[in-house]
Amino acid sequence: MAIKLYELAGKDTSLPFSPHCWKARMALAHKGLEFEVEPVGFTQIAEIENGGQTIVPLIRHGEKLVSDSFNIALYLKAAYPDRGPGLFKGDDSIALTRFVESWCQTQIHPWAIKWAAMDIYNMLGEEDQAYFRTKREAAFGVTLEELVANREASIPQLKQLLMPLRLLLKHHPYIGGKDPIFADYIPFGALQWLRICSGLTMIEKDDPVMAWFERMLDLYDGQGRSVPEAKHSS
Ligand SMILES: N[C@@H](CCC(=O)N[C@@H](CS)C(=O)NCC(=O)O)C(=O)O
Repeated sequence: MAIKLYELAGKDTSLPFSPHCWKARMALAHKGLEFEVEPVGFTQIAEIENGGQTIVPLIRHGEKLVSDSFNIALYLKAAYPDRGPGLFKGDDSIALTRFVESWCQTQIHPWAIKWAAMDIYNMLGEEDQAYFRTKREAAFGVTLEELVANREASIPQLKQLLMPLRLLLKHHPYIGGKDPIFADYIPFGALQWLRICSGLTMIEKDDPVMAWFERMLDLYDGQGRSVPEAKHSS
């Protein structure tokens, strides 16, 4: 039975951009599972599966509904223990993977939203634009336009924030060692979010992080590369 993945989308549903939904999509592809994608806007999330949902990614698998990218990875691990490569390297690596999630969500995501806020806004339908603006402006206490003003000045900060990953890549091709695991999909989701919404011109082409990211884009028949990089910059 194919799994249904509810994934965040803007006006153009062929450009899924949510970092968390990319983590779930890569986890499904990693396990070699068939899945169909149902794109939803921010303001449609409350209506899916007869209501009561607050976030995507969300998967429907038979009777089961699972939301949250990390929960989805844990669910797939439990539901398909013998299928495809593991998403974690043993149960003890779940804690280390949580560390990667914390690093990414507290260091990379805040940087990314301050860079991409207007680009994301411009990708959304009208109703979602109003929702996104209200929520983000309340969270940051400035307008979206003010949030991204002078964003170029923050480029050296991103270079620094990516240092833990850059240094790890001196020793191993992936966070998982010789192969990618769920921990790789976490920063991949963040950079894929930036790539699809804004383009990745802010990262130097010869940064080892980019070589890793290009390898990640190639995985699973180019799952990540199948969505194009943004050409514009707001
Ligand atoms: N911890 C969750 C976060 C999921 C999340 O924040 N999803 C966003 C889309 S990227 C969402 O559904 N937001 C709903 C809203 O803002 O109303 C995960 O890892 O999946």
